[in-house]
Amino acid sequence: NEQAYLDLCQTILDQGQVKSDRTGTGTHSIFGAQMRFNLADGFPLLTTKRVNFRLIASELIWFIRGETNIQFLLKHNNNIWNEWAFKRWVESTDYQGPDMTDFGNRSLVDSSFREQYQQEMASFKERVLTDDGFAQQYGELGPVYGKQWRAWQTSQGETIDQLKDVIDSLKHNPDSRRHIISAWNPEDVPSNMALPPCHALFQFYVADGKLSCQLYQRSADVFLGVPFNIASYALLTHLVAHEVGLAVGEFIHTLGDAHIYQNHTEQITTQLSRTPFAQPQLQISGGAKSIFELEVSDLEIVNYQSHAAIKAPIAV
Ligand code: THF
Repeated sequence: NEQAYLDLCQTILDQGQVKSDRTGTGTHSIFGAQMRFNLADGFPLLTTKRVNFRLIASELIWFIRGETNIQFLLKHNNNIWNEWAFKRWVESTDYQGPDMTDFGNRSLVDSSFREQYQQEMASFKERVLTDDGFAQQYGELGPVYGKQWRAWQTSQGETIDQLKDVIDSLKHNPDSRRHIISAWNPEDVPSNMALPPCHALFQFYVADGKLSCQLYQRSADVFLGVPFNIASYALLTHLVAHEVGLAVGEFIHTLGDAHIYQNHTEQITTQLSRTPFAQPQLQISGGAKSIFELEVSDLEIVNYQSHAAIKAPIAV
């Protein structure tokens, strides 16, 4: 299972084309790849580096609740979406502090800028947490995943709850080939969103009493993002299976532009030198709660043995 991920990393290092990108970081990249994870074998949280399951669980609950504001994440001590909200804030006319243009790259090469940036980010987070008016305006990422999953806006002025509809169709018409949720909304992509969705579309499939899920991910940050994305959709598959009364089947992860940033290659090489441990298990508590009422504290990973975490800078 984890070997599929390690093989993908090796293939990208060996065969990837050097390609520049939006963030100016530079990548090794291949186009088109697929990994399969049999969820009956265990939960696919990587073991060749420590991955923080709490961050994955709180991000997924955030999506499921239809939330698009980082205030929820910050309350759960989850910082993985901060940069995208911060970017909107420092590019706004309300922002009066020091120039933060290109903060992601500059904070890597200029240590005095880095201090300024960290200070600005800390006070931004504080404001989002403590000032609801500010949070409403600048903690908001726009119509990202949560919005598209739960309240896709139609031309008739109504909304479509894709997640609820798919859960209903899984219950009543399991053999359907239309169990699809799309986060890719062409009308919203160009301007409204902080970041167009990377995991663009997914489909569920039922056979032999088991629920499988396949995701199409248009752009995949293989070192930092993909370990999160695998665990996130594996978790979603478990939660939906739990909701509709099915066992779990496979998670199939299909990738478009699968890339390793140049400044992640050393970290990947370290990771590839490690031997995986056995996979952990997921435990869902919370009894009869529906998927829409589940809380982060209801989700737990047990028997998780892993190698140490490996730090790397995120491309913004
Ligand atoms: N942008 C980029 N460049 N890569 C991504 O993977 C990505 N995401 C989301 C949105 N934009 C993206 C955000 N997801 C981390 C992990 C996932 C993220 C963002 C950041 C990260 O930094 N993980 C660290 C630990 C973080 C921590 O402990 O706070 C790690 O080591 O795993 C793809 O969906």
